Amino acid sequence: PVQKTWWKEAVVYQIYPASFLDSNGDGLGDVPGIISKVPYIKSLGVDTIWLSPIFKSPQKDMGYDVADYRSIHAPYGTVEDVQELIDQLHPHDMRILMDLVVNHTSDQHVWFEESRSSKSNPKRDWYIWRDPKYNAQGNRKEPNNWKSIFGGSAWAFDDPTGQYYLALFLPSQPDLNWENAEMRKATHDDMRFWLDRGVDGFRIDSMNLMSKHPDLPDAKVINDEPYQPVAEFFASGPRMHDYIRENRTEVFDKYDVMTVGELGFTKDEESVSEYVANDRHELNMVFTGDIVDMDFGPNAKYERDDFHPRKIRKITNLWQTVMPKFDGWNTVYLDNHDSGRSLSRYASDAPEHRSTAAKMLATYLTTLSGTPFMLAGQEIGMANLGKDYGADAYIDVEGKNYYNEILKARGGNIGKMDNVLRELQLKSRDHGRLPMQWDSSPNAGFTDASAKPWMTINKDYTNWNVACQIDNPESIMAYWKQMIALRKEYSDLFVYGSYTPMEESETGEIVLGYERNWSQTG
Ligand code: ISL
Repeated sequence: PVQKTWWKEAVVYQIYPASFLDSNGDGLGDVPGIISKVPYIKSLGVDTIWLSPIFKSPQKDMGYDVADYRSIHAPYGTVEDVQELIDQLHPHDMRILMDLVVNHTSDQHVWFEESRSSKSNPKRDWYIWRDPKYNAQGNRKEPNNWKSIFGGSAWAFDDPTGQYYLALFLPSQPDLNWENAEMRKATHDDMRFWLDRGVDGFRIDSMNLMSKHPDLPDAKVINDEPYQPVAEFFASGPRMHDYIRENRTEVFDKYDVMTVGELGFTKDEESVSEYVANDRHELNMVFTGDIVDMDFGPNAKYERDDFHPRKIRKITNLWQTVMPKFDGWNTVYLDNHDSGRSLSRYASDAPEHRSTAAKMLATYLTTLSGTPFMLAGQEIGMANLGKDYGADAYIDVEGKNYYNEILKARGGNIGKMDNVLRELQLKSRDHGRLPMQWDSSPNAGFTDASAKPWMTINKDYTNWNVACQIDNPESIMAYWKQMIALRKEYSDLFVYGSYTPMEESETGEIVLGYERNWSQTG
């Protein structure tokens, strides 16, 4: 029989700290804002929160560029505030996951400042440095042709020592060198720092990028651009499982923690099983990227590719039936801070369908096997910014880089950017980061009426907000509460029961149907 544990029964609520609630009128959400909403979160029935990064950071990638893992970005609060949050959650039987971003740091982390200071610095090897190459004309070139996940080269040149460092995201997010044991030990100490304060686990960012192909070989050239996408050489490299097992024996096994690895780029059954098969003692669960990539284009996120429900059927049936084969566990999710809202992408936010569609997605998330993760705002059917917003509403670096790259290629002709804008309107990371819509007062109750919110507030907030749903038994929120309560009451069925996919109907219609069963054995 499947082993029962709290993290299998948990329902997780992701909070994007900048966008949840601003308690001091600076236009940015903060930890005291989250503390004040603990009773609200509890009232939904969720029992675990995941906070996107709140650590000290220059915020070039909204905190996914950490400058010090042991202090808090000052506008969010202090370590004491986080301690208070933990101490408020635990007596309510609630838990907290932090975002562990250790594939890379900020270039303002002291480790990197030391590493870049000289070739002989003891921390030089904590990051991935390589000599330049030279072409036939004697011009300096990057060590290989890898393209960064955020566009451009994955290498940044550092003048003082004349070498390049690897940065798979922004040049200001240098990749750590996990081959270095001292570096690994330092990250273990940082993990313990938070676990000793009562944190209940981690969502591990870009987890499978920590081990790269040791030779960093050139990518296969598939187009005429200078840099080529190359996930096969930087995802799930040969030492990945050693590093995870070491994290476990050195740190996680000494606490009662929940671990969720972000597993981008690795999608096949066998490789995924290696992370979560119970007898391998690695991670509790992962986020496979396929569920958020369903409307990505063949070569890039913002290429056109109409979503078809057949995809969600296939992916759902795959993981729901495969996990039990190796006694593995999985997450169930549709939304996070890295894309558009599932309601707008995979269902419909048109006024006449919005409420029904949001309830349909809630049904999906609460009735499958695995640990459900919902993004704050999902409980009220928050949607993407509408088509009437222009390019200036989008501020996230990933979308902006993409927009500017195409604009340049099209000779700066804004009139030719309509299709790119349409892609941003569906998939930009900004939509997942929209400020929470609490009520219909100016600024949606997210921040003071007179403050300037850090990013656009969706103007649909006057009709779609917490205040107008909280007492309405027909609301999306009421539905979420009922479904979470049902899942908790019948956890033997919903959490631990078996899953049987329904056959595709004979009419050729695409129906995602499934049966959950549970028989009492003992
Ligand atoms: O955002 C993506 C697609 O739009 C992903 O490719 C994403 O960059 C990837 O899944 C890794 O994401 C994580 O690490 C990034 C950070 O920007 C993301 O917010 C985070 O979820 C770098 O730390």
